[in-house]
Formats: sequence, C-alpha cells, structure tokens
Amino acid sequence: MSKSALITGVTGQDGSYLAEWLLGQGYRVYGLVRRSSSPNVDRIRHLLDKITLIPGDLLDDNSLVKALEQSAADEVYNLAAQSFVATSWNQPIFTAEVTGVGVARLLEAIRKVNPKIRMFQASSSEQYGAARTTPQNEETPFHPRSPYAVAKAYAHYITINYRESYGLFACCGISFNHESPRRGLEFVTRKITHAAARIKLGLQSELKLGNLRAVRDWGFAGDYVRGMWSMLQQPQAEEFVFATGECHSVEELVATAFEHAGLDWKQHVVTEASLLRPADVEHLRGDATKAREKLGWRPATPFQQLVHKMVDADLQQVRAEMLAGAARG
Ligand code: NAP
Ligand code: G4F
Repeated sequence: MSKSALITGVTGQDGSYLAEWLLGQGYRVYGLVRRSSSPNVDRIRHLLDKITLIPGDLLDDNSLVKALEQSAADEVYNLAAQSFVATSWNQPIFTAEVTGVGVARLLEAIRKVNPKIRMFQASSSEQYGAARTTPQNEETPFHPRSPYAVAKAYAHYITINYRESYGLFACCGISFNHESPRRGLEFVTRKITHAAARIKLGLQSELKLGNLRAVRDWGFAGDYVRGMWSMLQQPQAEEFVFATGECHSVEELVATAFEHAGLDWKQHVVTEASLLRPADVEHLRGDATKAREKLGWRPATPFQQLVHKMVDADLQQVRAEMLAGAARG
C-alpha cells in the first residue's frame, strides 16, 4: 500500500510543488484547505483529479483531528501559515494564532490520532532576524525581528518540545527565501517580476518598493520541497537548513529582472516610505552544509535563472490576460 501524506497549506506556493513531488514518489496526497467564499485552487488546479482536499483550518482543533483520521496520514507537512511578514505587524495576534499556536494544535491532534505520524514543520530563516553571525546554520541563535518570526520561533520550539516530550517524529526545516512563478504577488520577487512584465507590456509605468538594500538568499521553491520530503525519510528527526549560500540585494534583483525584460529599472522604480517595515531583516545567507552532507540535498536553480524564469512566466501570464480581456471586449 502506498504511503499517505497530508499537506497543510496545499493551496500555497510550496504546497503545490510538494504535492507534485509526493505524487511523483507514489504517495496518496491529501491537502487541508480552509473555507473561502470563492475558489482558491489556482496553484493546484492541474492536480485536482489526483489529490484529495479536506476542509479544515489550523485555528480549529477538531478539523485537524478529522483530517488526520480521513487521510490516515503517515506523513504530515505543515506548510500552512500567515506567511507574509509585513502583514504580521497589522495582524500580530492572528499571525500568532495561525503561524504559532496552530502548530501546537496540529501536534496535539497527531498525538491523539496517531503518534507514529512523521511531521515536517516549515521553519523560516526570518527566525534568525538580526543574526550576529553569517552564514546562518542549524546552530545559529534566533533573534526574530517581526511578529511573524516570533510566531515561527514558537512553532519551531514547540515542535522540538513535542519530539523531546512525547517521542514524536517531528522536525523543522529552516528554509531561506524560495520563490517561483507561483509566488504570491505581495512578496518582493514576484512583485518585481510581475511589475516588470506589466511595464514592458505598457500596463503600468511605475513600481513602488521599500528597502532596496535588504539582502536575501533566494532559491527556487521546487528545489526546497525535495529537502522537506528527505527530512521525513531519515532514521531520526532533526533540524536542517535549506539555502543556496548566495545572497543578493533587492536592488540587484530589480536590476536583473528589468534587464531581462529589456527595461532600465532606474526609470521606473521609486521608493516609498510606507513600504518600509518597523524592523527589517537586513541580511540573510544560509549554510546548508548539513543538508548537503546528510540528505544529499542541493539547490539546482541559480539566482539569475530563477529571476529570468519568473519574468518570462509573468510576461506570458500578463499577455494571456490581455488577450482574454480583448476577446471579452
Ligand atoms: P503561502 O504561499 O503564503 O501559503 C500559505 C498556505 O497556508 C496557503 O495554502 C494558505 O491557505 C494556508 N493557510 C493560511 N492560514 C491557514 C489556516 N488558518 N489554516 C489552514 N491553512 C492556512 O506560503 P509558502 O511560501 O508556500 O510557504 C509555505 C510555508 O513555509 C509557510 O509556513 C511559510 O511561513 C514557510 N516558509 C516559507 C518560505 C518562503 O520563502 N516561501 C521560507 C521559509 C518558510 P489560503 O490559500 O487559503 O490562504
Ligand atoms: O519578499 P519579502 O516580503 O520576504 P521576507 O520578508 O524575507 O519573507 C519571506 O521569506 C521568509 C524566509 O526568510 C519566509 F519565512 C516568509 O514567509 C516569506 O516567504 O521581503 C524580502 C525583503 C524584505 O527585506 C523587504 O523589506 O524585501 C524587502 N522589500 C523591499 N521592498 C519588500 C519591498 N518586500 C515586499 N514584500 N514588498 C516591497 O515592496
């Protein structure tokens, strides 16, 4: 009998790539989806006849118990979160409830339904925040700089605590930023590649950004989900960092994307004070040596290739939307 996996956050960027990967590995794949007033399955539309969606929410304990029972999951990948850092200052309590305490609810449900379930928790490089050492690895202390990062730090430690308290196979993958054409439009990479496409096609002329000096270690989401799966195939549960080890500033990202679209970014980008964060993370670079040595994990997509791929996908998508609009009259 094939293994069963439950993905929370299956409608998100990572959830869609992980579902594809697990189907390719022969899993029965279940995805937890929260109720919305209109369909929210754009990223997994192509998978809908291959996976089973189960209604539920990290805010609702009972729905998690039911989802674990219905899926008879061997593995649970907790990717669900309020994942946008900027929103976490406007909604700190909600972010703590979903991104932080939601993980405790899931761990309790696992304990109740089947403590043999293996669980992956999506930890974040944001937890390092104002890290004092570079690059960051599994031993680097956390100094979270946003309500989101604080909630993720709680989620991280409660996962380890349930492993140590109850012997659960539960572990955290600490991922640095990973992107794709399926990235939400509010995150800086996609905001930039989508704007470059719209400017190129004459639909807008200006792009407003915040902190151009911020530096991130950006990789491709499709590479990172392989690492998540590998962690749950190990003989013991432990933490791993996933990162490229290469870092670039937001300004470099804009220049790379606009150049690929045949544009001069300086003619279009303006900085806007309202987009600056109350406390930003200025510089992140990860050290994924442990993942490379123990899991054989390596990111396969260099920065420039990633940015070009996102710009090309956005050009294609915006053109298709223009054609559809013209056809509708
Ligand atoms: P994403 O695109 O924002 O997806 C988040 C998912 O969580 C969506 O499916 C969303 O559902 C779901 N969700 C939100 N609140 C929920 C709730 N109360 N109950 C159930 N589901 C809920 O995020 P992502 O980029 O794929 O990231 C996946 C995970 O990795 C997140 O936990 C994120 O914090 C973490 N992470 C991401 C990165 C990165 O660079 N991408 C790096 C480190 C860690 P809806 O579609 O209904 O909104
Ligand atoms: O793309 P971002 O919003 O990603 P951020 O804050 O690094 O968080 C993402 O990666 C984390 C992993 O480290 C995940 F845990 C988290 O869930 C999420 O996926 O912002 C990146 C940088 C920031 O320093 C921000 O201040 O870009 C800077 N930035 C500059 N102008 C902007 C903008 N960010 C956004 N979103 N929009 C701007 O206009």
